[in-house]
Amino acid sequence: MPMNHMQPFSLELDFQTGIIRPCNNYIERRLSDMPGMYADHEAEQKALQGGDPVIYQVHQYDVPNENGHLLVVTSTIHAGKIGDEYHMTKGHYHARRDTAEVYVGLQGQGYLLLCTEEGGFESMPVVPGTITYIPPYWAHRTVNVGSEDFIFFGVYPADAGHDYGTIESEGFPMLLVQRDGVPTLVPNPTYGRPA
Ligand code: S6P
Ligand code: ZN
Repeated sequence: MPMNHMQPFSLELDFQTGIIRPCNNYIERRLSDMPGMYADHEAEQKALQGGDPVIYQVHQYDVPNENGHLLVVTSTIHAGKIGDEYHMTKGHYHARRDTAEVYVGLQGQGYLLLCTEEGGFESMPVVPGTITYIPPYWAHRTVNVGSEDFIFFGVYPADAGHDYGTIESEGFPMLLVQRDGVPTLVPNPTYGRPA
C-alpha cells in the first residue's frame, strides 16, 4: 500500500443529537450569522435583541479536500420560526457546481428546498428514513417545520466547496412559512434582488 493512502476509520453518530465523535469541524450558526435571510426583518431584529438564537449546528469530519474523498456531516436545525418563516439553513450551491450530495433524514420533520440558477425549484419532505439525492447544479437549503430538532446526515465530495454568496444575494424562489398552522410554500417577493 502506498504510504500516502489514508487509513480507514469509523465515527460514532448520535441519532438523537446529530453529534458525531470524533468531530474535527463544528459549526454553529446563530441568527446573526445569516443577516437579512428571513423575510420578516422586524421579527429578525426582535429575535436578535431577544438573545440571537442558535438556528442550527453542523458536525463534519474533515478529510483532505481532494477529488476522490467524501465528507460526512450532520446538521441539527432547532425548532422555531422567525416571524412565520421556519428555521432554516443559509443554503448554498457547491462551489464546484458539478458535485452532488445525499441527505438522509434521522430525526424530526423537515423539508429540502432546491433551486437552480436557471430558476428551477423543487421541494421535498425529509423525515427519518428519507434519502434525498441533490444532483449537481442544484442549490440546497433545509428547513425545520416540526416542533423538535430536525436532524439529517449528508455525504458529498470533499472538493465540492461552498458558494454562499449567490443565495445571500438572490435568495430562494420560494419561502416555507406557517399558514393556518401548516407548512406552506409562498413565492419569495425579493427573489433575485439583493436583500
Ligand atoms: C454541505 C451540506 C450540509 C450543509 C449544512 C448547513 O454541503 O449541504 O452539511 O452545509 O446543512 O447548511 P449551510 O447552507 O449553512 O451550509
Ligand atoms: Zn451541500
